[in-house]
Amino acid sequence: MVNLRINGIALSVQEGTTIMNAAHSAGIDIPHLCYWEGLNEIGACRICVVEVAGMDKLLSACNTEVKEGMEILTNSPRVRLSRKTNVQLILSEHDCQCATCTRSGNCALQTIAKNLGIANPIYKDITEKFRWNRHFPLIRNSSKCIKCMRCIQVCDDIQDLHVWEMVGTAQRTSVGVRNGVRMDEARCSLCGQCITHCPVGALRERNDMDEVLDALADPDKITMVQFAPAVRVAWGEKAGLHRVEQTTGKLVAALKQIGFDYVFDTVYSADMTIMEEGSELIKRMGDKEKYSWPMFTSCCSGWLRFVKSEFPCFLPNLSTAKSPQQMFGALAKTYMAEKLGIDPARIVSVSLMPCTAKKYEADVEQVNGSGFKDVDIVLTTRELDNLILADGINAGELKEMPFDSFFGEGTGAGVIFGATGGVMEAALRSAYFLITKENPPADAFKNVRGMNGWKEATFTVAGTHMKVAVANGLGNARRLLNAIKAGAVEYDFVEIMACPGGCAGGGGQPIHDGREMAEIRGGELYNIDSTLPRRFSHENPTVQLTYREYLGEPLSRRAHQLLHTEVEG
Ligand code: HC1
Ligand code: SF4
Repeated sequence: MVNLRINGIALSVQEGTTIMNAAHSAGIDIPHLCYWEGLNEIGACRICVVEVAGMDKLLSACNTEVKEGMEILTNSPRVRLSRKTNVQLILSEHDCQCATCTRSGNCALQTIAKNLGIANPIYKDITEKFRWNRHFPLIRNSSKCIKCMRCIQVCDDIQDLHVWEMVGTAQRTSVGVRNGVRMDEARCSLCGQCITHCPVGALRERNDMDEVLDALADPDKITMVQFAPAVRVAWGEKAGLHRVEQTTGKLVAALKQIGFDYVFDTVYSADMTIMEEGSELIKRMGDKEKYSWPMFTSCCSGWLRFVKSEFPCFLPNLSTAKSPQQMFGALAKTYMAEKLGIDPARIVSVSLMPCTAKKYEADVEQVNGSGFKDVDIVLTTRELDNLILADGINAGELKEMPFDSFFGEGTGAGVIFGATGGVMEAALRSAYFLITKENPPADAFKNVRGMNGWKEATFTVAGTHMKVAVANGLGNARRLLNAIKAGAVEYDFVEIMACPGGCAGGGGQPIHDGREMAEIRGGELYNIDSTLPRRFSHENPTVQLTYREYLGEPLSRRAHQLLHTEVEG
């Protein structure tokens, strides 16, 4: 143990503890901008500086370890002046248009500047703007960039895609796209992790709220909204709802207040995906020589962009099943329109997703099959929250409402899609049934749960051994794919999600600066699953009805036409 004093408080901490963490254990939170535990501990922003007795230089608390006998001051006059000057220097290059910034109210720089009482940004002279293709789902405004390098770190270390790098010298040093290529030509997966790790608003998703508002205001349009599994465990965070208060019934009520004509659940089409993908897996297993192995899940659009740019040799291994978002869209403008007696040309299909890559997916031609655009507009959970807040809806006071019939019916298997391992577990639950005509215990495949980046398990179904793997985060996906390529591992079925923790930690989810939320939200999805009366996709009554009335059976000609795709080219 190391003994020291911080602001006069005596404490004893483990060797190797940083000053930042030691102070935290004494109830002192040292302000910081670039620091993110385990990801970015480079001390670039100089906001967390502290004074140590006997030393001339101020030290950054995030990456300096405590030493025996240290006397540390976190709020001495020198520290205060230095911190304030450093924030003012950062502000001098920041556009400071807080009123119109997506991160206003949730911006670390705004909070620190406000807490330091900085009323006017002095030293202000340059505001160089740097934007690109406004249609691209990821937008960067370099005049907000504070050069903290979190975006570089998360893209390099977690996603292993290396899209960003430091460019320029001296005063012109900034973050830019590696090798000077255009962002829409970089190998970006659109996972959105650099957005959720940016402490200010230099990175954000394309804002599509106006398109939704236009559709809601148009009397000729019929608006149909679906929301993803992982949205249900995050939408109420911004409004301060406790986890148990953040129910789907309240979200349905909020969407009805906003004015949507029909509110449905992506969990219904996640169950459809399981029927199609599970049947495809069984079909491929029955004719092993004909196919490339393993079969990969295909529902995560960030993963699809990744495999296309980094490992095109694995494209034939992808399941041809479309994602639940796109399956929903295709059925919305065909079967649902027919069943609800609506002209499909009047439907505006809106999707609420925890994801930035889904905005791109909706535009991909190969996943549009209804004859219309299957999903017209995709909003992130953050944009959804803004819609709710902009309408002054008090989320805490909402009275629960049911989904519109019929397409709000989902099972626990569909709900867990939003957590890493969930698609695999849901598929195995139904594959077991499709092979044996009996349900396994609902938790029989729970070994694939959890936050490990690369998980594997072997199960036996009707005498057949099935080796599966699950990866989350694209750095883990790259390691796994390289191991398969090298012949070091062999699997039958592999689930990959681009974001750490799966969609629960998606790049479109609410931002809590410095905190990873995927594990908490994922745990909540498993809680929901465990309490639902139906936990197998094949038991979803609307899924059964869809096959009876419209598609025939999984992998039928019509199912292929609407719900499958050849690999996007
Ligand atoms: Fe996901 Fe999916 S689980 S990809 O993570 O397959 O975004 O939640 O909606 O489409 O269902 C995201 C989540 C989501 C799809 C489903
Ligand atoms: Fe990297 Fe993901 Fe950001 Fe693209 S969206 S630059 S892949 S972190």
